[in-house]
Amino acid sequence: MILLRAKDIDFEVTYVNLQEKPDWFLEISPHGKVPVLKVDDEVLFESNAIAEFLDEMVEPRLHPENPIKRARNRAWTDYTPTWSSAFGKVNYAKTKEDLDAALEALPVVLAKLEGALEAERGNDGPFFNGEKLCLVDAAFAPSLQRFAMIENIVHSGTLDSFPKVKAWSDALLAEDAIINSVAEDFGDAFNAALKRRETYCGTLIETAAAAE
Ligand SMILES: N[C@@H](CCC(=O)N[C@@H](CS)C(=O)NCC(=O)O)C(=O)O
Repeated sequence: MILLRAKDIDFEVTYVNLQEKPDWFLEISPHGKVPVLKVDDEVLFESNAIAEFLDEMVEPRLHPENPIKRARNRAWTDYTPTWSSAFGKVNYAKTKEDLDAALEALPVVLAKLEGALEAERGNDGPFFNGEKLCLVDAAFAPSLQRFAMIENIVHSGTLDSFPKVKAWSDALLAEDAIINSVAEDFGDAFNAALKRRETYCGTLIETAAAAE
């Protein structure tokens, strides 16, 4: 959705209830996961593959022209499963102990990105490749967007030790294409999912809101 927004592509979105996946969705999504992109009669799946397809089809190109740079960008988008899994463990920890352990593990993945931002950029950002939003930004933003919501609840300050990631996250979260990549009720839906999944963060939502 971020790339569709960033490239100003016309599209229709259908949200899928992942608790009760409809048959039509299971028929087109090989792993039963979102997102899938339907282009005429063709169906594409996997966010990074979809992003590369959109980038090849619709100007302006957001992936670097330089093949070395492009391969290195792609290598970083390949890191997103590890990254998302580390953040997912925070979101969906069931107990305080699990949450603390997940927060303590986050610096491992954050340090990798801090290093990548330091080594890859050679500029002041604000995005991964500089001034223009790119596919690496689009790949990493969703976890940072959700972590910002978790931080409203737990105030761990984890990003403070990673100033480059923190500045990157701030820039991503202020970007229209990223803000508008989620449904209008995203905040409420995310909190409802924390509660429905009986997470530890879910039990803290009301207390955190009252303290604001
Ligand atoms: N590698 C996939 C991961 C997609 C993914 O994990 N999607 C989650 C939602 S964010 C999902 O559909 N989960 C439903 C399920 O696993 O049943 C991608 O990047 O597209």
